[in-house]
Amino acid sequence: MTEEGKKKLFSAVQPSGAVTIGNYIGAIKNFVTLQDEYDCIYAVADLHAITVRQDPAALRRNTLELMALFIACGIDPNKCILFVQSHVPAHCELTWVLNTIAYPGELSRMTQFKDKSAKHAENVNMGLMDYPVLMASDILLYQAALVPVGADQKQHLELTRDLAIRFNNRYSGTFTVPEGYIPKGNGARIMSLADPSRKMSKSDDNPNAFITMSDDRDTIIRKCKRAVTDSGNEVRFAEDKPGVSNLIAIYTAFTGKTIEETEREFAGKGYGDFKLAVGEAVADALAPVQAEKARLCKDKGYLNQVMKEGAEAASRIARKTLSKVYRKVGFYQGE
Ligand code: ATP
Ligand code: LTN
Repeated sequence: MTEEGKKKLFSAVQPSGAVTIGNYIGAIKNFVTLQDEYDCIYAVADLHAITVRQDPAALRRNTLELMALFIACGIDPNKCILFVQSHVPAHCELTWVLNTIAYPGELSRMTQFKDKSAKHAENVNMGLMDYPVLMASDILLYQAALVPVGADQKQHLELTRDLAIRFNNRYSGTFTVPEGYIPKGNGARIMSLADPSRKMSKSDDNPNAFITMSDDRDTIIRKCKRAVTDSGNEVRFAEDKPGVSNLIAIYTAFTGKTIEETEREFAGKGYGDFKLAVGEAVADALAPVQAEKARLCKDKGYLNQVMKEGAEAASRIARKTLSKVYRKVGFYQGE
């Protein structure tokens, strides 16, 4: 906790390509709503991004764009710390120490490691396996009590908690054991528009499977119209209607309406009307965000300044934890 008594919150997004509305609904939207209640620290996780192959020029561009997107979505750099992960060396330094208490067995069992190893069979590298230890370092360095993420990151958070408890038991109390903050209902896992049994992912080969935060109005509406729906024609949120339920989750996230209100609004109307309304609602909500992001991207000086101040502020907190860790494990620090 800080002087004002607020708890710390940490989260991050990888600059590994276009950010989807799944990332927004599952994570970034909550980054914004939680910023008054907590001391928030948000990172662009470029160290994580290189665990799968990235084009260096694209990675640089995506890093700047993600920083701009965070701010355009409403994250206020005057309230939160916003920084780029690779600008704070403590993340790598703590990862090394935590590696010595993490087991290969538990890391190779992670679902994301298995999925990504299968998907990138030509590049199964140690970084991919160590991904959750780096993520644990991100969180534990800031003594974060809360970590807003989508449901797919739950297993990594569990591992973070295990590592924190393991370290605290071995070397005495050092780390805050964090809790996850995962959206309730279907917002925690927005599904692919092409196959509602799979999560919406920016790395999907089929661009119709996802909507990005920079898609234009026509593209958004076209993708919604093409979205796979279920048999029948009733707009109802139900387990046996995964396609329609996913669209309802998207619609409610962008309009602020409840599921019941949405079902009532579209009672007696077919899927066609509903899909068009979803597309329009998403496009309407994204238009101002896109305009603000474009404006910010032209102001590189400002973004560089935010990153620089963010990295300095983050480093101050991170170094405090790291030096405590170094002392606990027995690294000589000049006595
Ligand atoms: P990829 O899909 O390429 O594996 P990713 O989008 O899962 O990448 P990140 O960009 O790091 O990876 O994710 C940022 C945040 O978005 C995380 O909190 C993650 O849980 C959340 N998220 C990702 N996909 C979804 C989704 N389909 N629904 C809800 N939240 C999601
Ligand atoms: N692995 C996360 C991104 C991430 C993260 C973090 C999230 C990196 N470090 C720390 C929360 C806390 C993902 O969503 N793919």
